[in-house]
Amino acid sequence: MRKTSYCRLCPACCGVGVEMDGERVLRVLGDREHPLSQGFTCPKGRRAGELMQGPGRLTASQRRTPTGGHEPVDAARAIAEVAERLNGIVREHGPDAVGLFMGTQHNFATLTPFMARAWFRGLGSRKLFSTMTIDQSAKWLVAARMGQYTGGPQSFGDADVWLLAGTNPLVSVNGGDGDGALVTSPSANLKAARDRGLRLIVVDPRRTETAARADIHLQPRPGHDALLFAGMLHVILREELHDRDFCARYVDGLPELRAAVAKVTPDLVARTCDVPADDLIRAARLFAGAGRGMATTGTGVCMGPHSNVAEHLAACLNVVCGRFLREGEPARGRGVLMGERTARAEVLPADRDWENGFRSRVGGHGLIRGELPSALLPDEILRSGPDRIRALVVSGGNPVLALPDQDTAQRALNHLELLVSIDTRMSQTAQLADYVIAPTMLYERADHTALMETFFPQPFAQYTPALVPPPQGVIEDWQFFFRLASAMGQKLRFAGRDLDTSRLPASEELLDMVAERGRISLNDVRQERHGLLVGHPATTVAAPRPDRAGHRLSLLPPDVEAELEAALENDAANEGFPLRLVVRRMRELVNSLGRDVAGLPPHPYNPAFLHPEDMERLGIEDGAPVTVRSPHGSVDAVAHGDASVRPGVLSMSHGWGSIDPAADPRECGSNVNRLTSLDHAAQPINHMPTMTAVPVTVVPAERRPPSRPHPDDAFLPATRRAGETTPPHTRPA
Ligand SMILES: Nc1nc2c(c(=O)[nH]1)N[C@H]1C(S)=C(S)[C@@H](COP(=O)(O)OP(=O)(O)OC[C@H]3O[C@@H](n4cnc5c(=O)[nH]c(N)nc54)[C@H](O)[C@@H]3O)O[C@H]1N2
Ligand SMILES: Nc1nc2c(c(=O)[nH]1)N[C@H]1C(S)=C(S)[C@@H](COP(=O)(O)OP(=O)(O)OC[C@H]3O[C@@H](n4cnc5c(=O)[nH]c(N)nc54)[C@H](O)[C@@H]3O)O[C@H]1N2
Ligand code: SF4
Ligand SMILES: [Mo]
Repeated sequence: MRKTSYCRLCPACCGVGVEMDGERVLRVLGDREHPLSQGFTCPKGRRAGELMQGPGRLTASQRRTPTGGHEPVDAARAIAEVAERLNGIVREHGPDAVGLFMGTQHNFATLTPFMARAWFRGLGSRKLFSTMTIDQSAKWLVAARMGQYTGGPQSFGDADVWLLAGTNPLVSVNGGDGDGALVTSPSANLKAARDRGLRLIVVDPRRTETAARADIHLQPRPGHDALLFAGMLHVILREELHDRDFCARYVDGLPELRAAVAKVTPDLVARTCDVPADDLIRAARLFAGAGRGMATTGTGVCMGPHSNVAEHLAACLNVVCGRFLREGEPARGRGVLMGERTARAEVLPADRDWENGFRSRVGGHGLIRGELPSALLPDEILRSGPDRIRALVVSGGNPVLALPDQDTAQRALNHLELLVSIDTRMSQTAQLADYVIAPTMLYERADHTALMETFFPQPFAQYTPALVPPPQGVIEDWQFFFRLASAMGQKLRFAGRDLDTSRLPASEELLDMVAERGRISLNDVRQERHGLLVGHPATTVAAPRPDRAGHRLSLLPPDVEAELEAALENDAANEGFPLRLVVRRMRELVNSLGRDVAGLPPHPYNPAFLHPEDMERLGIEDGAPVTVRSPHGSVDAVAHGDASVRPGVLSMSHGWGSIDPAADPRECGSNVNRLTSLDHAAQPINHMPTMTAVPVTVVPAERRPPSRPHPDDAFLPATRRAGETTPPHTRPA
C-alpha cells in the first residue's frame, strides 16, 4: 500500500509516497506530483522508516531509577509525577524556576509549539529558550534595531541576482530568511534559476556544493563577514549604485553609513579577508547593478564573531539597493493556513523589544521575541539566585550537545532538580534526564504545513493524516503539554481560546483551530493528496497609511555603529591557534538526528575536514586520529582531507560526540562544542557566542582514547547516581 504525505524532519516538507504494510513504513519515496518538491527527497528523509522503527526508537517513556539507569514508565504516570514536582518547585520558588528549551524538532509537529507555549504561558515563567538564540537570532535583532519594511522582499523566482553568504542550501535546504526558493528541491530550483539568467554570488570559506555553482565565489578567511559586507557597501555607495528613491522615502542614516564604510576599501578587505579586491568590486557591482534580487545569509554569518553587525550590514545591502516590493506591485505573501497580513509600502519602526520588560539576573539580558538567550541557560541554572532555574523541560532538542561549552552545559543539566526531555530516542540529553517522554514520530501523526508556509517559495499548504499506528506506549508531543497543564491545574489558552483541560481534544480539532484564520479552509487542503498550490493573493502592495508615511528603517543606530567600529578593529591575535573551525551541515543528518541510523551517515563520526595541504604540513594522514584544541577546550577527532575547504580552515559538523569525555571519536564522533565558549566574544544584547571561525589548532593525537561501550548513565555525577534518596526539589542550590 502506498500513501502520499510529506516529510517533517526539516522545513522543506518534501512531498513523499510512503509504502507501508499497514503497520510499518517500508519505504519512503519522493512524490513526483508534489507541486513544490517534484520528487526530491534527501537521504535522511528516505530513511525515516528506520528512524521510526529502528532499534534506537523509544516506544515507552522512561524514568530515572534509584540506581541511575532508566526504566519504562507509563506516560500518564510520568506526567502526574512531573506535574507534582513542578508544582512543588513553583510553590517554593515561583514559576521562573521552571524553564522550557525548544529544540529543532519541536517545530516540525505543528501542534507542539502552540501547545507548549500555551502550557508555558499558563505557568507564568519567563525562562523560555530555543535554538534560535544559538543559531540566527541576529536576524531577530536586525528587525528589532533596523525596523521592517512591510511590503515584502523581492523573490528568488524573478530575481536577476542572489547573494548567499554563510549558507549552503544545496545541503541544508535552508533558505536564508525571506525567501524559500532554495528550500524545496534546491538543486533543481537553482539550476532553473541559473538557466533563466540568475547570477549567483556565494560568500563561503569552503567551496561548497552551492559555491561550486556560483558566478562569483568569494572565499574569505572565516569570521570577517562584517568587514566584507562593509567593503561591498563602500563600493556601492562610492559608485552611487544604490536605489536613491527607496533610500529617500524609507531610510534613515544613509550619510552615517556612508561615512562609516568610507575607510573600508576593497584593499583593506583584500588584506583582512584574503579575497581579491577585484572580485569584491565585481560582486558589489553585480549585486547592486542588477534590477532585482537579495542577499540572504545562514549560520556562517550569524554564528561568527561580530555576527549581529555582519547580519545588519547584509540587510543594509538589501535596503540601500531597495530590494523590496513597492506600492502597486503584486503582493507576494506566502501565508495560507496562517492567514496573511496586508502588504503595505511602509515601515514598522525598530521596536528594540529587549530594552523593556523582564531582565535576566545573569548579565541583565532582556527578552528577544519573548526568549532569553540560550547561551545564558547554563548560568541561569548554575548561578544561585531567587529565580534560579531548577527544572527544565526540553522539547525536541539535544542541548547537551548543541549548547556551546559542553562541559558547562552538562554540569548545568546535571545540577537541575528535574530534567524532562521529550524525545524519540535516548539522546545525549535524554540520558541525563529524570523523565524522558516518548512521543509519536512523523508518519504516526496528522499534521498540516501552517508553521512552515513562510519557508515555501509559493503560497502552498498540505495536510497529511497519520499513516501508521504509533507504538503503544507513546503520546503526541502536544498531549504531554496539554496533560501537564491539566495535571498542574493550569489554564490553557490555545489559538486564541481557553481549552477545557478536563477533556483531551482530538488532534484534528486542534489542527482546525490553528488554521482557523487561514486564507482557505483546511478542509479544502485535506482534499488534495499532493497539497494545494494556492497562488498569491490577487492584491497589490498597498499605499502607506498617512500616519506611518514618515516611518523609516534605521541603517546605523548608535549601538550598531559601535559594533561596526569593533568589527573593523583588528581582532586579537590568537597565538597558538592558527586554524579556524567553521560550521558545516551534513546531508544525512539534521543536527544530531540520524547519526544512530546504521549506514546513513558516511562514517560513524563527523570527520575533521582539513585542506590536503594543511594535512601534509601538519603530518596528518587521511583517517588519522587528531586532537583539536581551542582557547576553551579540546576534543579528539578523526581527520579527513577535503580540497573544498579553504587552507587554514577546519570544517566540522555539530551534533556528534557523547556525554563521556573519554568516548572514542571513531565510534561516536566529536562534539565541536567542547571547543566553544558560552561567553567569549559573546554578542551584546542576544549573547550569541562565537560558533564559527573559532580559533583552533590541530595536532596528531598523542594517544588513542580507550575504546569502551557507553551504557546509558555511567557518566552521571555521583549526586545523581545510585541510592539517591533526597527528594530532588529540596536539594540545596
Ligand atoms: N542536511 C541538513 N540540513 C539542515 C541541518 C542539518 O544538520 N543537516 N540543520 C538545519 C539547521 S538547524 C539550520 S540552522 C540550517 C542551517 O543552514 P545553513 O546556514 O545553510 O548551514 P550550513 O550548510 O552549515 O552552511 C553554513 C556555511 O557557512 C560557511 N561558513 C562558516 N564560517 C563562515 C564565515 O565565517 N563566513 C561565511 N561567509 N561563511 C562561513 C560554512 O562553510 C558553510 O558552508 O540547516 C538546517 N538544515
Ligand atoms: N558548535 C556548533 N553548535 C551548534 C551549531 C553549530 O553549527 N555549531 N548549530 C546550532 C543550531 S543551528 C541548532 S538549531 C542547534 C540544534 O540543537 P537541538 O535542536 O537542541 O538539537 P537536535 O540534535 O536537532 O535535537 C533534536 C532532538 O529531537 C529529537 N526528535 C526527533 N523527532 C522528534 C519528535 O517528533 N518529537 C520530539 N519531541 N523529538 C524528536 C531527536 O531525537 C533529537 O534528539 O545546535 C546548535 N549548536
Ligand atoms: S529535505 Fe530531507 S529531511 Fe527535509 S523535508 Fe525533504 S526529505 Fe525530509
Ligand atoms: Mo539551526
